[in-house]
Amino acid sequence: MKDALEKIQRLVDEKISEVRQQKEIEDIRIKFLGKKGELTAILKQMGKLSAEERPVIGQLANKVRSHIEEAIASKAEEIKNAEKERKLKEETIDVTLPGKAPKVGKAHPLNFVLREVEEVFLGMGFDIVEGPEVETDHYCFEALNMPPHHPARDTQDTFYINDNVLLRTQTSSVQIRIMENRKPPIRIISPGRVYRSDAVDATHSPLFHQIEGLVIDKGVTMADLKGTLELLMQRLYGKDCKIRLRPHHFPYTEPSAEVDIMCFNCGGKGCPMCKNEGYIELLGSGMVHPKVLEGCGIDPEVYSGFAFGMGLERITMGRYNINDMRLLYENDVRFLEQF
Ligand code: 2U9
Repeated sequence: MKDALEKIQRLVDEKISEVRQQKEIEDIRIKFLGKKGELTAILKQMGKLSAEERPVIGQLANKVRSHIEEAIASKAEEIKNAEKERKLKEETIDVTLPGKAPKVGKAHPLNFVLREVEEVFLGMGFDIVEGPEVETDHYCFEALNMPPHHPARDTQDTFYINDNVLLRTQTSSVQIRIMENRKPPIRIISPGRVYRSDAVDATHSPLFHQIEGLVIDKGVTMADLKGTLELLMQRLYGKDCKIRLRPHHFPYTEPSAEVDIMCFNCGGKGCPMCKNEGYIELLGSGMVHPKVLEGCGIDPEVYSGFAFGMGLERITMGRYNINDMRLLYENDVRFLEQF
């Protein structure tokens, strides 16, 4: 039995010296120390020994068990350390490398300019209002003094859902809804998407954005209109920006005017950008037509008001010197990153 115990110890030493992985150690533990292990099998035979042999063999068996346990523990520690060492070598991190900065998004140029315009009007006490893009003939045309067959409808040809329901051609429809429901004084701007049956090119799109404004109170004059728009343009294009009003005709305003701003490229001297005019047409405006006021239940003898409308794309293109409207819709990051 003594020989068997010594043989086991030698065998274990030999096997442990060959071990390379943690799992192999466990196999050795089960093979020798487990319930059905080789050392356990020998210990089970202790009963057969004489009274003199038993303490001697018992002591030796305990020594061999401790030896095996220690060998296993020290090998396990050795493998653990080697593994740690390997990982440290393999997974070294160069803390001096530059970090990967997360990409931060920003507002689309159209939204950026819209927010700027909104800020200017909020500062002047205007409310920002929104309304439906799918409108009825009444809100889009009829209430704006454009009855059926009015020629102005041709220039605002749009997409019809049916004879009475259509995609709005201007956000004036929102202003009519407000006039029908609120009493003056009214000071609002209505930004939003509008639609026209136009072919796509550098300056046209079947979907574009407008910002319209409306002020109705007692004693509102064209001077208020000019002052308001001048302030807006100076905020957008710099404090030296001058505006010019030219007589025009819109069915919903009387008198009406187109508003030009001094060319931001040449400062009024004349250049290819303004076609030597010195001024660039930017928006339409006028005093709200008495018929429009009356139709919304506002007495034109008591109240007057001004209105204006501008294309957000146009303002944005002027602001950033963009020469093709399509660039604003393609969402090419290389273009958008520039703003
Ligand atoms: C009400 C009454 C009148 C809004 C106005 C314009 C002139 C105008 C165009 C500019 C370029 C549209 O985007 S565009 O194509 N707009 O010229 N809009 S006056 O007049 C109103 C609005 C609401 C109740």
